Amino acid sequence: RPNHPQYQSGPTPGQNPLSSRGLSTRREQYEKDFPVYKQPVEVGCFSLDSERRFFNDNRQMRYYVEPDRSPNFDLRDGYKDRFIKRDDSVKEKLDHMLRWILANRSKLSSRGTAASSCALDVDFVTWRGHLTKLLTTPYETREGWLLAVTRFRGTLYISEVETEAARRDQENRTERHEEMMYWGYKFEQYTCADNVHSLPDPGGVVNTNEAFCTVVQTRLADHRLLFSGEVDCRDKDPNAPAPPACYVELKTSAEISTPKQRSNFHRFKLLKWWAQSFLPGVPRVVAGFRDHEGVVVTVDTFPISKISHLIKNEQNCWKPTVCMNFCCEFLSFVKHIATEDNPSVVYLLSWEPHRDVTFSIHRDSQYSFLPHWYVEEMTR
Ligand code: 0WD
Ligand code: CA
Repeated sequence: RPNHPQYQSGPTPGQNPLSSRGLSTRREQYEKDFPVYKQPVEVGCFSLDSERRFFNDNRQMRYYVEPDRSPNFDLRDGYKDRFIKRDDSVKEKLDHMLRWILANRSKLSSRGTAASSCALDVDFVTWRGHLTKLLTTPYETREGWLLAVTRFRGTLYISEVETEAARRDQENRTERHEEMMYWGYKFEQYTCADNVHSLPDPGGVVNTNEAFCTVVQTRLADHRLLFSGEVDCRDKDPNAPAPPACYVELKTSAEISTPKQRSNFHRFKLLKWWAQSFLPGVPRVVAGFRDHEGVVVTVDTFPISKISHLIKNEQNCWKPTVCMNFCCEFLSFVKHIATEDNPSVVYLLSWEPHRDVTFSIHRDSQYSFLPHWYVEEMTR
């Protein structure tokens, strides 16, 4: 598509011509009509237990218990003595999703696979979190990203690679920042019960190995997507709508006391919250606003469908259509460049703020991410 407005053609001097075609991330280019985004459908779910073991079921599902509007939850409680932290040096890549795919292949493959070049009937497989990063890219000014893409049996798999900057930030986290990362999980413990009829147990252990993930299928323009995202809890009312409409996303955020803080909250936080929940069709975010000592002073519910109205008074604010159109063009770009169907080939897409998206190609490299057990089972 040589005349496509978002593709800049022509080699840049001194660069590998293969990586010289970039994708623009400029907002103005994406201010078009909202693209078709089909209502996401949950096709399955899985759980990771306290030892990070995979189960093809919803055993880690939790139930939302509405707190008081000003509950005074102490988010620091238990940080020192009742906290088991997931080992984040273990890079899981797409592994849990791939295990889910193998266990549920019949739900995804078209009948008569012999005639079908696309064994899975989807164009893209990835984590929801990776798509969130794409949605927010036109507005991101601080953190770049690296996304590895492999085409295998017609499907494009997208898995994030940690950037040098992210690795440095992780190593240089302060003790205060480490503790603040715990606060979000502690808030979940105050507001989630293990069963429909039980209550939250703030005296228990917070273990961040545990997760419940939904797997959803949807379509963005002509891109068929299959992705998974971690879900905090669901509405415990038995008459609540079916997933994903019964799911609740929990967040904590610094309390807002000045107009500047409110404006920043609208411009930056709500963008991330909207993008993350809009993608899988999670309809509401429940936010605990906390003070500097980690005490939740107020709790508020944000329906995702109302967030775009909330921000309309902000000047120069983000627009959902820009996010979705950029993501759509990115996926078209990936389809266009990642042409070799080979599980050991990685197209590495990289982006830094204020730059275009560029790519490079790697064969049998450190970036290969589809495990042998997956490739072998899928090739049978
Ligand atoms: O880079 C990633 N996002 C990776 C995620 C790489 C490899 C694995 N994972 C998977 C894990 O299996 C985890 O269960 O992340 C799952 C969550 O994926 P997601 O929903 O696509 O990620 P995202 O939307 O970024 O985060 C959702 C929640 C976070 O909640 P908040 O409210 O803070 O956004 O998942 C947690 C976190 O609680 N989370 C993670 N958990 C485990 N590993 C990770 C991670 N790398 N990132 C966020
Ligand atoms: Ca959350």
